[in-house]
Parts: sequence; structure tokens; C-alpha cells
Amino acid sequence: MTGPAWLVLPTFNEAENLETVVAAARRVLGQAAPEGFRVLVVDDGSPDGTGAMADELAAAHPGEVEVLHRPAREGLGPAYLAGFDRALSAGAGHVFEMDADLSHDPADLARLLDAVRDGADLALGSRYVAGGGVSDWGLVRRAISRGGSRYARAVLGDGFRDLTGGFKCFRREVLEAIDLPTVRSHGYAFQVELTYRALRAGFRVVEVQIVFRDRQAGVSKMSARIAVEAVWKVPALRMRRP
Ligand SMILES: Nc1nc2c(ncn2[C@@H]2O[C@H](COP(=O)(O)OP(=O)(O)OP(=O)(O)O)[C@@H](O)[C@H]2O)c(=O)[nH]1
Ligand SMILES: [Mg+2]
Repeated sequence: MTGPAWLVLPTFNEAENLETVVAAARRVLGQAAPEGFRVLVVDDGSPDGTGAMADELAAAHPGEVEVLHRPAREGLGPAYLAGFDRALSAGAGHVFEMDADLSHDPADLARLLDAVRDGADLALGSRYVAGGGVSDWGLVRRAISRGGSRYARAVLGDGFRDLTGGFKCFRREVLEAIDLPTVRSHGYAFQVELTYRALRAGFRVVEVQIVFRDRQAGVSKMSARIAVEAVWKVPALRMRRP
């Protein structure tokens, strides 16, 4: 018997998306996770009131929704690390990562969990395997994302199609084994680094096709700094290979 499934949902100014994404995640996990589930919103003091809204959802759905408030915006990586800590110490059996802007379809949580139940240690939502894709992105954004994944694949040489995505399901043993306190990356590099560490530790990683949808509400937090970090961090991961 494994512990409940925890969904870690990092938010920065997602007031327009939060209610919808939490409701959908509760619905899907309520069906898909017989061991129970928890939605953990990790908010970095969003000025648009996302944190207060998350508190209201937690009060309305005790035992299903919980909030971790962090005082300042520190980036996606540190928010996830804080969320993983909370989930693991509360006894999570599986831990999900998912964007809160509805780019990731909460319905796919069930398929990621199935992949892990079928024997994977880590399931990656993948845009670049058969059946996966990206809707509504322009040519430039598509090219940057595909190029980023090709780059990570070439440097790390692992054969995975989509290494920069942030829709994942981990067995708790993976997060326990990969020495989270020493992870320092923030954006896309954070996603590459976690997967790379899991592979190096000998875990079985599979890709599950997903269709990524551009955010319909709210503002993107992607920045040049995050992309630049990935350009130098990915080879740095490789160099640390024992
Ligand atoms: N807690 C926290 N969450 C963040 C931070 N930066 C981004 N997020 C959240 O992480 C998820 C992904 O961020 P996005 O802004 O969608 O970034 P993106 O997906 O790279 O960019 P778009 O495709 O343009 O939306 C969203 O749920 C954001 O609200 C941060 O510094 N702290
Ligand atoms: Mg997004």
C-alpha cells in the first residue's frame, strides 16, 4: 500500500486559473488515486491574490487542498523543492508536478499515474512523442522549445524526446534518492536536472504523450534568464557525471 498522491502546483499570479485547475485536479485525482490525494498550492506571495484564493479553496476542501505560502518569488525550482519536502514528510506515495495555468490538462494526471503503476518510477508528460503536441504556439516558440529539447537530448544523450516539460509523476522513492537539497536550477534546467538525476540513479523513466495548450489567461513568466540558465546548466549536469 503506497501513500496518497500529492499534486504540487506552483503559482505566481494565477488568480484567473486557480479555481478551474484545482477543481479539475480534485475531480481527476478523486477518481484516479484510490490511496487518496492532496493538491498542494505553492504560492510565492503573488501580488494578484492567488495565495488568499488558495486559502479559501483549502478551507472549502479540507484534507484535499493545502497551501504553502512562501514570502518572495524565488522561481519554479525552489517552489517545487519546498512542495516536495512537504509532500514527502506527509507520507506521499506519488508526487506530481503540473503547471497551474491549464497548459497541462489535469485529465492527463490519470495517465501519468497509470504509467507509474505499470512499472515506471518517473513518468514524463511529453509533447514530442507520437500523439503528443503543442496547440496554439507560434512558429518561433515551437522552434525554441523543440530546439531546447533537442539540445538537452544531444548533450545528455539519453534518447528522451521532451526533457524540458514540467508535467511529471514521481514515485516517492525517486525524490528520496536524488538528493533534492543540492538541486540549484530554477526554470527549464530544473526539469532537465531532476530527470537526469533520476536516470543516473538507475530509475525507469517513461514518456507519456500529452498535448500542451498555451495559457488562455494570465501572464507568462518565461524569461530570457530562464532560457539562458538552461543553455549552460545542461552541459554542467553532464560534466558532473561520475
Ligand atoms: N511558486 C512559483 N510559481 C511559479 C514561479 N514562476 C512560475 N511559476 C508557476 O509555474 C508554472 C509555469 O510557469 P509559466 O508562467 O506558465 O511559465 P511557462 O509555462 O514557462 O510560460 P508560458 O508557456 O508562457 O505560460 C505556472 O503555474 C506559474 O504560475 C515562481 O517563481 N514561483
Ligand atoms: Mg505556462
